[in-house]
Amino acid sequence: MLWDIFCKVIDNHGDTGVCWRLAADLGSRGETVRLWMDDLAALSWMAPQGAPGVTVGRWTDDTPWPPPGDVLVEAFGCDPAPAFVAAFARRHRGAPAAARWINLEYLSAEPFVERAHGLPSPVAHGPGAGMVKYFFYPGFTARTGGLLREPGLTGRQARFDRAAWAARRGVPLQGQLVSLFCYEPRALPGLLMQLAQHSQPTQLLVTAGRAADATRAALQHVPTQGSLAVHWLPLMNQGQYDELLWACDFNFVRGEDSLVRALWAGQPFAWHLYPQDDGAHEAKLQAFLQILAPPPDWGRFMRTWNGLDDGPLPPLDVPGWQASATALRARLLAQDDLATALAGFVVKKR
Ligand code: TRH
Repeated sequence: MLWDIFCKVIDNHGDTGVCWRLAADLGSRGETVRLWMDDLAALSWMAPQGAPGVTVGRWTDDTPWPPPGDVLVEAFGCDPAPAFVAAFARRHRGAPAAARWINLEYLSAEPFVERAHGLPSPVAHGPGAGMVKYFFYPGFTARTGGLLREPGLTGRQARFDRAAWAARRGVPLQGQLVSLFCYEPRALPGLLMQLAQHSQPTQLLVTAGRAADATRAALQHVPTQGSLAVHWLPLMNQGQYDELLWACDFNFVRGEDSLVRALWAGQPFAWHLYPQDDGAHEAKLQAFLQILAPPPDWGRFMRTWNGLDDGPLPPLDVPGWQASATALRARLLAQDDLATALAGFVVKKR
């Protein structure tokens, strides 16, 4: 099938990250994908190599749209270009309910996801009036759209050579390796202090951008780095970012896509949710913790990392938290991945 995926970049890298992974995943399965984006900047470092079956187009007010394909995916309710939607509606005038227009939603473990996944949403206004969009929710259970997991991921991970990776990156394999990708967590100085005073060395691998800026600022409050060695990473492409997560004993991740990658990496992690003014991130974290079922100190660690508990950060306990991470990975691997579920959903709707 020919897929048109529309992506508007709102903030951070998640919009680009999720849409690119979906496009590349579908392309690797023999689908043809056109990814339409209003901002291509992040793709230049995230996926400079492109992907088979995928072309990327710039979405502007003047884009000369080609005839629409078979499936229209709007990521995160981004409202695809009206002229494109009008052409899509014309194409499906005879049978609007059979048109495959998907609204790919944000990832959440909250219970409403199972209820809303797959529901039709009749379009009342605009160039698509009379058509039906379908909600497609990623998620953590079999009654959701699942998680992005491209074919061959577990094989690549099994063949990964950690020692060669560390040598290439100039990271000594001494003590624990910890990757850091976050916004500006209040608990960051406390974390750095804890690692500096730890009996074992920590190699902290700090990703470029907001995490590096926050770490530089937080280091001002850490009198001596002691056991903590900080390594500053360049912006990496998505494949390299995955390797970072595989190499580390513990991963700090944020947003949406990197959380999923940490789950597949299988090591314990801390998820920094995008903080929302209405506090919605708290319910989102609680729902996720129900799925993960971590030991209590790991749950407290994540709540504190997100500014939801006031106490000091509990000590990082990689061995003590490993079993829950391994169990969740195994459970999720047994479910259909998102691209499989989406392709199946779309075919059913024909
Ligand atoms: O960048 P994010 O914080 O994006 C978030 C989420 O999308 C969230 O849902 C949204 O509400 C919020 O923004 C506004 O985190 P996320 O989703 O993990 O996306 C980061 C992407 O960047 C991911 O695909 C991994 C990729 N990446 C690299 O490819 N190389 C790198 O060096 C780094 C640090 C990240």
